[in-house]
Order: sequence, then structure tokens, then C-alpha cells
Amino acid sequence: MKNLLSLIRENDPIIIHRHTNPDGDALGSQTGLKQIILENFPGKTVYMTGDAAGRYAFMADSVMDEVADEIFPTALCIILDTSAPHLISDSRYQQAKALCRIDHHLFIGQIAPVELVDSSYESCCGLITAFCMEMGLRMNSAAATALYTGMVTDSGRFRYDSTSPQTMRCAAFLLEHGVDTNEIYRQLYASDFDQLLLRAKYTLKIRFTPCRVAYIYTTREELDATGADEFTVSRGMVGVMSDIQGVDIWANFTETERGVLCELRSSQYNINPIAVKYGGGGHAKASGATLPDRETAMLMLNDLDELTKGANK
Ligand SMILES: [Mn+2]
Repeated sequence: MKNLLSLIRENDPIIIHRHTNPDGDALGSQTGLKQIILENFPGKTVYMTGDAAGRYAFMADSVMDEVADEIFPTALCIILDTSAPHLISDSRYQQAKALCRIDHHLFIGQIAPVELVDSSYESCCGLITAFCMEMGLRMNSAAATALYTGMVTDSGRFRYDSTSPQTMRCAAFLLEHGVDTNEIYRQLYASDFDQLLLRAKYTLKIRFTPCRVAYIYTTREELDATGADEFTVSRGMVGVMSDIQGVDIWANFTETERGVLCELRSSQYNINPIAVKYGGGGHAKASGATLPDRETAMLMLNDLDELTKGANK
């Protein structure tokens, strides 16, 4: 952490990068670190670079800067929340005078000569908060709000396994510096009325297997009738089954031109081998596959029932 602080102290200008298709953590760490540098080293010039904020454009100060080519060879570039070089938004970091990285992903390989990589943190925002706390840097409410947003999104509202006592200590520190949590949650989680209606419709479609695997099956005709695209239905609606008591596995089947899209989730079981058996893949508790027809979907439900009978937790 000391090396990182020296680099920041000694360099001007500073350009902050993060991964492409930014999420709340990428943007939160980018704008949060910028605010911390400006708060503690007034007079420094700090740029942010990368593709547009998209869904997270509501975050304050999330518009990227146009950084001229000739600035890079004079600058310190800081890469945030990125595990591999090809994911870094704006490859001109390669021309930087000095380079460092702050990240919380599992370490794959070194990108910069100075790196602060710690995968015990739920978010890059959490790691930057800890850096600020440990180095005794001043925090302000703009930085705290940005960093808190990233902590909330990357930890799934403090629910994922990665949430730790350390997470809560960092979050507490941020709250002490002026975070309007109501405003953040409203921006992140308010859904429009059409979305709400669709969720209601899909809640009514939930069915159960004999072993309490929850599932929804949407035919081609039903999909067309909703007027929603297949992604909104397949990925978007699997979550309506996620918090039902007594349900540890749930599956969302959606008939499309390409076959029956299947999204599989579990709170307890490793459902990945079943997704793989049907030509899909993903993670232990979240996988997907594309099935040829409804009969195959029903066979998959049988397999999921069998899984709940075994000890394969
Ligand atoms: Mn992250």
C-alpha cells in the first residue's frame, strides 16, 4: 500500500482505467479513487478513461474524459478491478510513464510493476476504502458514495459469500463520511412498471417437481405474447424463483428459435455438472444450457430431482 501511495504522491497527471462494460464496482472504484486523490492532493490533474457508463450512468461524475494521446507518456496510469490485460478499457495505458493496479479478482498474472491485488475483498471499492483507511487519507462524501455503490453491487447487497467482517468495517467507514443509502438503492433497484408486471406474470407461472425444484416453462407463443426479448425473459426472470422457502434449485426454460434456453440456479447444490451434461456450462450455483426441446427440459428436471436426493451438495 505504501508503494502505491508514493506513486500517487509523486506523479501528475494521473489516468484511471478499469475494465470494459463497467459495472458498479468498476465505476465506483474509478470515480471514488479520483475523488480521494483530488481530496488529498489538491491541484493534481486526474483523468478517467474507458467506454461509457451504460446502466450505471446515474452515478455522479461517471462521464469519461477525452484524454489526448500525448498525455499518457507523462502520466501514472492506475488500472482498477481488472484481472487480465485484454479486459482493460483504453489500451493506451501501455504508454504510461508509470503503471500500477488495484484489484480484487483471483490473481491470474501480473499487469503492472506495482500491484495491490487482494481477493479477500468482495469488491475493488472495498479494497480502495481499506487503502484509504490504512494510509490515513481523507475521505469525502462523493468518494464514499461511489465506493459504497460498488461494494453494494459487487457483494449482491452484502449477501454473497464474499461478504466478510472486513466488508462491514469498510462499509461502516464509508457511512461515516456521508452516504445517502436510500438514494443509492432507489437508483439501483427501482424497477419500472412493465418490469414489475412481467415479474408478476412469471411468479404465477412457477411450478414444482416432486422434489421441490421450482421451474418456469415459457412456450414460443407465450414469449411472443409478452413482447419482451428472450434475454429479458430467460436471464431476467430466473430470479423470481430465487428466494422461495424450501426451494434450493430453480430453472427457467424459454422456447426460442435457437432451442429451449435454460437458466439453472441453486442456493446449495452444484448444478453445473447437469448443465454440462446437456451441453451447457457456467458456475457451480449458476449455469445455463440450450436444449433441443421440451422433452429434454423435462429430463433435465428429473436429473435435478435426483441431485436433491443424493449427497452432492
Ligand atoms: Mn469488482
